[in-house]
Amino acid sequence: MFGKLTSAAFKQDFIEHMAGLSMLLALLAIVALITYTKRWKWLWVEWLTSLDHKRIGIMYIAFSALMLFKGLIDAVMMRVQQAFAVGDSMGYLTGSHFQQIFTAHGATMIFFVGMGVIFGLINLVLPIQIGARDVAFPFLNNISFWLFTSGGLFILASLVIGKYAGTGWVSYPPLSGIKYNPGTGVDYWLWSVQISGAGSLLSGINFMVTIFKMRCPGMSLMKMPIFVWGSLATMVLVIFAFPILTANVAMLSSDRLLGTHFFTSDYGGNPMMYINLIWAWGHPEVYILILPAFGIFSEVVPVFSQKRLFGYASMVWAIVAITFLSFIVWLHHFFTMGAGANVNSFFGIMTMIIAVPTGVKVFNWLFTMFRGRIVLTTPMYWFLAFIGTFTVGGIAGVLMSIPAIDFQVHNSLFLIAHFHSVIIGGVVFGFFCGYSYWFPKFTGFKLNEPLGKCAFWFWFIGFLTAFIPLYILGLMGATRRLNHYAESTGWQPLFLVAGLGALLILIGVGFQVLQLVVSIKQRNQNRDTTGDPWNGRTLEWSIPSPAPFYNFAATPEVHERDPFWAAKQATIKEKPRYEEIHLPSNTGLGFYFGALSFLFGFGVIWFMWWLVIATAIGMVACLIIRLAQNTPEYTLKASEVEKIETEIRNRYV
Ligand code: HEM
Ligand SMILES: [Cu+2]
Repeated sequence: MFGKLTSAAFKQDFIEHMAGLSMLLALLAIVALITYTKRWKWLWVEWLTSLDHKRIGIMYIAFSALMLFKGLIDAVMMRVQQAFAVGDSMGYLTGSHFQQIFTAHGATMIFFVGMGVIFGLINLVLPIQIGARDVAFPFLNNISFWLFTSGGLFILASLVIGKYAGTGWVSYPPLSGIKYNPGTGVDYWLWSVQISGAGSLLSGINFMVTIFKMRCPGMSLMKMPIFVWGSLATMVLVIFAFPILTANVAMLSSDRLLGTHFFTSDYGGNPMMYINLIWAWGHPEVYILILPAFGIFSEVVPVFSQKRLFGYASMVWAIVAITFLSFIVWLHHFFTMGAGANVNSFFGIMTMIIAVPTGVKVFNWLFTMFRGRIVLTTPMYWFLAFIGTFTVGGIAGVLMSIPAIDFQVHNSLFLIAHFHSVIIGGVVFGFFCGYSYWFPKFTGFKLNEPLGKCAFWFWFIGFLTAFIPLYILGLMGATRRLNHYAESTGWQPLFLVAGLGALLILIGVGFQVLQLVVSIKQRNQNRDTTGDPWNGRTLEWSIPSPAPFYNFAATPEVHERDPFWAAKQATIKEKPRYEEIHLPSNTGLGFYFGALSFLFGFGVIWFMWWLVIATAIGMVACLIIRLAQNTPEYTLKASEVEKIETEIRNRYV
């Protein structure tokens, strides 16, 4: 009945127990809170079953915030271990637990925080920026979200039942093969990646079609906001890269489950092949994360410099160039594995070339600010911090793209410092920039600025304190993923400083939670009554805040690059003509599909074959039911739209 799942799967050591216990307590607290406030029905009707891209976007961000918190706890645990596990002291974590933590940390952050916040913001903003009412396939969007969440749940489940992989977040064989890792840890990793990856691929297709097919009249490709361009490039990368990941992970699963030999060293298999394929996905993946962030900065800088974006066309071409180049550099992740001088030189040079279009973008942002009337709001703070950290991280990357140097610093803490500079400095700061910028559009009120700035300073100084020591440690020879080192290395002081940095970041997150709570409390003071709190340029600011569920009362028509800006300059204002609106009805099928996919993966991991069969049938049934429903939607009459719009307009008069 329970397959391989026995009582032995539950935790043994005290600290592991605490991890599981904290998870269960958090879950209980959430359930109790919802029950106490009698919000179950509201949660189901308004959120979980919604096909509205804005609701889905907010749910992505909420789930990512939860995962961010979990990933940060992992990080702090590692930092505490490394600060004290020196010489005779072995620290407070066992070796096996430490391995699970660094694997879970990386997987959580890349797959469920990075991807989640990016897809969250794209969901929120993109349809409105192109003047659309929703994405091309709203039900598919809902399914993608539930597949994403269900993937994340595997990592959370592993805190309570069984262990997580201890292989590092890219799970190289032979270590991740069945011979060296017979437990279920790697399977948790495999299924969380496989299921959330399927969701990402579906989203990639969905948004690509949305961008190509749903733009409002007049919005040619070269009139799209840069955030839309960044997202389009990301979708292209997703569509090309994720199938590679899916196939790779499927082959590793098959090696583990069915005894095939794709990646074993005997019977003709080759572990190098896995490493090749994982980076053929993994390198584009880092651009999947960063390109929308570039887009966010390209929206924010012009608005707060009160100028148009400098060099629009070069921005677009830089994105296109990066998209292409990101597919021909993956080998820089294994320069040290014996590919030979010619191959290494080729990939080294290609990697360096990426810095060129990236540099173009950085200069364009700076030129946008040049002679602008700069307004220093929180989003601008995040942008300025990004320019500094990202540039340092990029330069470290260019250094490592020289194979001879990479031989020295590969898999050292220098590498860790590099990618955290670009991912925290780029993706995470980019998200926070977009979050504080677009927040009023989706809630109807602004975030508290002083608390936002406090959070910023803790994050920024915390980031520097946590990662500058790692550059130095890396150059001193400290390798990544160490759970213990000798006293004679002299590394401990730097590790202590890095640990302090992690704590500062945690305080920053505390301020962000506080900021959210205080902002909700003070929402009446900070109301956005105009829909355009920042003097914006693009279409999303032309509709009221919070954005009505149908987005636009009348489909907009654009003639310029910054259409809303142009409309504000125009002297003759057109009166909107209201029309009938069709919107998709709610459905619980996406939620059921996601829940079943989680149980399906869980069944395979623990060899509960009855569960696998039952949930597979269930998933097919969900899809058949949906297809039989003939895309249910509801219609809003023009008169109803007019009524809502007048109500919104009169609200603040
Ligand atoms: C100018 C741009 C960049 C250059 C030249 C560059 C170069 C490199 C090189 C050579 C490595 C391999 C180092 C090694 O394993 O020894 C690497 C690793 C990495 N880079 Fe970058 N990079 C750049 C931008 C970025 C960006 C924008 C991101 C993320 C948004 C990123 C994320 C990563 C990650 C996650 C790894 C390694 C992960 C791991 O091994 O676990 N890089 N980079
Ligand atoms: Cu790379």
